This record gives sequence, structure tokens and C-alpha cells, in this order.
Amino acid sequence: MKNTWDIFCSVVDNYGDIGVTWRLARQLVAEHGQAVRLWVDDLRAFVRLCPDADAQADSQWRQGVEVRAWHRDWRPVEPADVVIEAFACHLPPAYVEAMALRPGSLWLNLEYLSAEDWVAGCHGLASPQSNGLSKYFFFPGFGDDTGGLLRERDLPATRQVFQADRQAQAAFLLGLGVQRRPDARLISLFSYENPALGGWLQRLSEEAEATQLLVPEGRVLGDIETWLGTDGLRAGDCHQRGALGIHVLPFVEQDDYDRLLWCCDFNVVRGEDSFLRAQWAARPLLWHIYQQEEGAHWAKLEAFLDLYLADLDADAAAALSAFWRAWNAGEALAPAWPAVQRAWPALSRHAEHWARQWAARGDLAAKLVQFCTTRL
Ligand code: TRH
Repeated sequence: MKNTWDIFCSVVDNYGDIGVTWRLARQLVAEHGQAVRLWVDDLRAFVRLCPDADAQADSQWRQGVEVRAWHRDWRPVEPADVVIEAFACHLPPAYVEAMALRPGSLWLNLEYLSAEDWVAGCHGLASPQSNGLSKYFFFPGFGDDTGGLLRERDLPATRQVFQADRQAQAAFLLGLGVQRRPDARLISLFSYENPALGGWLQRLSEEAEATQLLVPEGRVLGDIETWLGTDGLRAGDCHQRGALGIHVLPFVEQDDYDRLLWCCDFNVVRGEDSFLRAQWAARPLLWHIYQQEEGAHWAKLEAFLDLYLADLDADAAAALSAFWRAWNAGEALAPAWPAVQRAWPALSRHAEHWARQWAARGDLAAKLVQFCTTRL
């Protein structure tokens, strides 16, 4: 059934809000034939993910999605069949009034991904609103009783073909200005600031094994500059310190960011969307979680670790969790790193197994379409 969809995205900070909604919008069009409008209140963030886009356009078509500028002074439109407010952003009041006058619109709040137990109990619940409408809570998650994980249908197959093709990887990296060294381990780094980063970089620079660290332009560059004793790092820069080569990369569109993750042996990721993409990359990862007030993010981090490490051998599980916890607490990283390296074979096998296991389940867009079809 073809329905119209309005997805509202308020860019709070960074790229996670637009990253998730843009990905979802594209998939709803490409795989489910839905008609999707994506309302974005900061098109500059969108342009980072979709460089062809126009940050000034009120309306533009990108990959089959109608992308609309969400202005403060809202100009009335006919509400869609399915209305998604992403991450509890507030819909324009006039739009909500119009929904109340148009029976049949389905109103959903798409929540953040979490592995916490309570998610299954809250997924799909309806919350009656004062104007007579109901708003449903749609929770991504890891269980069958959640909204599932955002994943394109062909992603595992596309990833496997690319990971089996060293030449394609080398050509891709060259396009980003990186000459891959055959003897070097490849690590990508897309994290928030971390004052303890220098200790890990120092360790990598002193190891026998060479490392190429690939760093997309972003918030962590300041910590790298501090360690290098330089400033003004920008895409294209490359610095060698002992065994460690640091390459600063441009911020690329989402599909290329996937390719980058697929090339690497280890990916440091953050927030929500890159965190999930690194899981689909089937390589060991570190998650720098988005910090919340009063440390609320720790329960989320531990819930994921419990799930992720459940069927990993005890030594590998202890090694990875110690490194993750140190990173997220801003504590020294070098002491935790050797155990991660010793656990490498187990961590690599596990990352493959993890990606395969979750790719066999229903994905978020499919579950969303199914959820709406039964209610419209
Ligand atoms: O950017 P993030 O930290 O985003 C968020 C937001 O801060 C949000 O408010 C918060 O609530 C949420 O985290 C938990 O991290 P995230 O989610 O990984 O989003 C980054 C997006 O940028 C993701 O879609 C991948 C994309 N990306 C590219 O497209 N190209 C790139 O080169 C890189 C590095 C990332």
C-alpha cells in the first residue's frame, strides 16, 4: 500500500538526527514505494550528508525524497497519512491541528535506539493526546518485540562483496587521499572529544605493527592536534609519528562512510547511526556514546555491552568492555588496549557473527511499514 509520509527532523546537534531520518526516508522510498517528505529545520547539516543538496531550497527532490525546509513560520500543508516526529521533536502546532481535522493520519514518535530491557515494553504503545489523537511510540531495538534496526535490504550482500575486493577498497581509499599500506592495520576514528586520546595515539605510535588512523573531519581533531602539537588540521592532512600514520579525511556522504567502515579493521564510532553502521560493517568497534545529563547514558552503554558480549569468551568480553568503559569515562586508554589486541581474533569472529545474526531479523523500515499498514 502506498502512503504519504511526513518525517520531521529537528537537528539538535551533530548529525545523528538527520542521519537517521534521511536514511529512513530514502529506504521507505526505495524499498517500500512510499511517498516521503522529509522536513528538516537545519539544511546545512543535511548538506553534509548529501553534498548535492541545496541548503537554501524550500523544497528539493533527493533520491526520491521530497526534502522540505522546516521554517519556524509554518506554512500550512495537508498532513500525510503517516506522520513521524523523530526523537520527540515538536511538530508545528498548526500541523497537529490539521491532523486532528483529518481523521486517518497516524502519528508516531520515532525514538532513539537502545538495548535496554524496558524498550520492548514501551514499543508500539499509544499515548492519547488532548486533541483526541493518539501518538504511538516506535522504538528501534534488538528484540523481535521492538521496532528493529535500520538496515537496507541489500546492505549485507553489498558489504560482503566490497570487503572481498581489496582492489575496490584500495581505489576507494585512494579517492579519499589514503594510500593503503599492505602491512598496516586500518582504524577509523569518528568520536566526540576525548582528552585521554593522546595516550592511545602514543601507544599506537610505539607498537611494532603499523597503524593507519583515518579521521573524518570533526570534533575529535582538537585532541589529535594537541597530541601532534600542531593545529589547523584539515582534510587531506597526513602526519606520521613512529608506527602511526594519521590521515584526516573529508566528511563524505553516508554510502561512502559505510565503505570506509567496511575497509577498516577497527572502527571508533559514536551517537546512534554510525554506531549501528559499524555493527553492520562486521568489524570490531568502539562506541563513544552521546553523553546525557546525570550520566543517564551509562545504563544504555551497559545494556548494549551485556547484549553484545553475551556469547563472547570471557577474556575477550572483559578486554573490550574495559576499553569501552575507559574511553567513555575519559580514562587512560593505553592500559586497556593490549588485551583488546590479544582478543582480536575472537572479536573479529564475533563482529561477523553479530552482524549476520541481526541482519536475519526484520529491519526497522519494514517493521514501520507493517505497523502503519495494520493501523491505517
Ligand atoms: O553525529 P552524532 O554524534 O549524532 C547524534 C546527535 O548528536 C544526536 O543529537 C544524538 O542524540 C545522537 O547522536 C545520539 O552521531 P551519529 O548518530 O553517528 O550520526 C552521524 C551521521 O553522520 C551518521 O549518519 C553517519 C554520518 N556520516 C557521514 O555521512 N559521513 C561521514 O564522513 C561521517 C564521519 C559520518
